[in-house]
Amino acid sequence: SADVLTFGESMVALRGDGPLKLGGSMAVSVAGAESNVAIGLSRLGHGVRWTGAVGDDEAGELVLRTLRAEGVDVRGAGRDAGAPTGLLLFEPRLPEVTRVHYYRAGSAGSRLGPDAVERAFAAGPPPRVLHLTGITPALGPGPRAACERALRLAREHSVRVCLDVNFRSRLWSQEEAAAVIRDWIPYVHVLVASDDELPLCLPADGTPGEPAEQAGLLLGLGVREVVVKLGSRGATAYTRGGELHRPARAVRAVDAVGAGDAFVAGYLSALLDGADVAGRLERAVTTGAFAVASRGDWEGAPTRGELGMLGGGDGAVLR
Ligand code: KDG
Repeated sequence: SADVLTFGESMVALRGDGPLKLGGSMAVSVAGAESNVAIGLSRLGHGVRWTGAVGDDEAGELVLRTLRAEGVDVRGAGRDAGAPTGLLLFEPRLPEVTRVHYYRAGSAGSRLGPDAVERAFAAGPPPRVLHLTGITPALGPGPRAACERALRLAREHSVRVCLDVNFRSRLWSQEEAAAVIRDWIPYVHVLVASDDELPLCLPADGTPGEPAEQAGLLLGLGVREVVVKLGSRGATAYTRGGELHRPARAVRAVDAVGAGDAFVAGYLSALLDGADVAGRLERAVTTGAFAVASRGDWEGAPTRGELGMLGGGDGAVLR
């Protein structure tokens, strides 16, 4: 059985190296927040199942083949003959600013429904963790219903739920996101959010301004661990036991896309290993740093043996 079950939309990703309107060549890969997490976990040796949907096309073949090659179980993934696999373009516009262009309206991923989730839960013993992101409900009513069915099934089967808020302003408004995410909070054990996403998780009125207070409210609503990502400043975890901060690991930043997903993979990996909150944060900032230091969404994700490689010094050659 899988340690972790996740789903969402994974797409073909094209990455250029300058302004998109000037043309030139682009590298072809795969992106999707949940499948990035799945790959990160698989590289660290955990069993992961991804049950999203792709089109019945070559782009979908690329997505599934990539996940399979990374050891992710995609046997429950759907092929939708009536809609194409989504597409995403990454346009590095400045060294520190990447623009994202989505071509995913009407895609196979946006037609995902609760039946896929039901099949996944019926297929075998329940996973230890269900991982969702706030991107999926932004894709349409079907994906939103799929997430909500998954939350209920997780509760029924005592499966821990991890939610990464991952607000995407190109897909929906803050108000729309908040209306959904707030309702999900009672189902969530591990909530991952950047500090500016915390208000989307809280009741509309009376939300205090400080992350520590906001996290406190969320703990009061039943969340066990509120993990706040602070980018280059690291991350802070809030639990009933108190708050713990871990600075980011120093690396040469190459591409921040995928860093949040890598962070989640590290956090969940340590959680599955039985590590305490300090150990979870430590692995999370480490896997996050690998993602920042490598081009691509998930390509640089470390294996377990590579976790100790960071901080090897400038120009270290491992022979
Ligand atoms: O976290 C990286 C993701 O943003 C990227 O893979 C694409 O899933 C994606 C999205 O919807 O933005």
